Amino acid sequence: MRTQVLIIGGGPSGLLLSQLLAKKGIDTVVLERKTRDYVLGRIRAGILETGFVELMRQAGVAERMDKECFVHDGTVIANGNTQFRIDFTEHTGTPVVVYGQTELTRDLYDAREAAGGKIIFEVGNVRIHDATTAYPYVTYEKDGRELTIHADYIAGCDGFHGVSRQSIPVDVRREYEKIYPFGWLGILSETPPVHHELIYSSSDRGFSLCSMRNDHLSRYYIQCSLSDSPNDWSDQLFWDELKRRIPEDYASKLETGPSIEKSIAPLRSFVTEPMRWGRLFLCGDAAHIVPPTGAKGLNTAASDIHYLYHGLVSEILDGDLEGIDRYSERALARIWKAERFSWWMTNLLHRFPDQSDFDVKMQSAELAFLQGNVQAQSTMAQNYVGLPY
Ligand code: FAS
Ligand code: PHB
Repeated sequence: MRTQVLIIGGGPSGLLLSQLLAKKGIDTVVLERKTRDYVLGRIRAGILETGFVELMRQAGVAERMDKECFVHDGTVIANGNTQFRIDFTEHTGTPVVVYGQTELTRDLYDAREAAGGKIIFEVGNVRIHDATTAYPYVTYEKDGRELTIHADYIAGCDGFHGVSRQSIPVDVRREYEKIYPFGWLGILSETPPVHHELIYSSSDRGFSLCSMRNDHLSRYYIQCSLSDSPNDWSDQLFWDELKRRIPEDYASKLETGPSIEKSIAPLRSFVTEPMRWGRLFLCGDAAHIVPPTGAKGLNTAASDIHYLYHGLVSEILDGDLEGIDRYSERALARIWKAERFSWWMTNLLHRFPDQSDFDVKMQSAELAFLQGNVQAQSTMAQNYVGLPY
């Protein structure tokens, strides 16, 4: 088989790139390790920057999102019982959109399948060959057979544990990593959100986040130990702990119910450079990871796709190499700013095992400064709604 752009990974990055390129008449094939249902069963991001929303519109898959999403003009930040609001729209003129990653991935799958897009599920042993030549190709296993796909370009959209990043020689790659000494225990519950906007809360017992997916589906997180497992946390234990970590006026009206999903995500900051090796381009989690505190994971995947999509279209349709030649430089410039913001939010709102009383005072002082300083709030708002592409 041959295609113009071979995409490894059928998550949001790979599907969005495939859909955008298809709209320009560029042929793609997506190789996905799991089944569609498995991919859709992963509960992940919830907040979209307007840049992502625009890309979904460009891709022609924004209809349901525009109907069902929530538009949030701000968020609540709490420290114990003290709380204040950051008004994104007042400071930046733009809101953020609440629309679950599961739903946008479903919309992308539906669009690709309606357009007859080629997505091959349950592939195994994907290997990339001759990426630094003009004739790269990929081999993979499917139903016990080894198959080959020749491509002009390969997009590695296969996430942190994928094969693409590992296919770049270790002496070519430079990796940067910070692993945080805690995780996030998240639950999904068919209950109304406790507040109409998100609540990011710091407390002596640790971080918590009150989020949502719609009027009757809430998403809550509490910082937990890396040695915890979801089975250590009954629903009652979770609800009781969440109530201890949010301001009393929310704790008193929190509607609890059975969890329909419960999982623990480790937190790490990670970047690999460069994001291009010959005709292989890394996108999204294949190249970088952020702690979810700043809601940047999925949104940095979107800006990668923006840069790569325009670069590939310019080269394939007009022979202009500038976009793909500068892809890694442009993508990394924005990624590192998102890494910094996610690291800053994580350090500001979480309790660290080795933290001193002085360190806790520094966090409280920074939160008090953020509460009282309009420039500090504007800076946070600009980063949260998404820096320009
Ligand atoms: P993905 O990991 O989503 O998709 C990669 C795809 O490639 C997967 O479907 C995988 O099956 C496939 N794949 C892997 N190896 C392959 C191979 N060898 N061959 C073929 N296919 C292969 N971000 C937020 O903004 N907020 C959050 O709250 C949040 N929570 C998260 C919780 C968890 C547990 C994780 C892991 C991430 C979370 N993220 C969150 C970040 C997440 O949303 C990612 O940024 C987003 O999924 C990135 O999308 P992709 O780059 O497409 O990678
Ligand atoms: C979510 O709703 O899953 C969510 C929202 C904001 C974050 C992280 C996760 O920062």
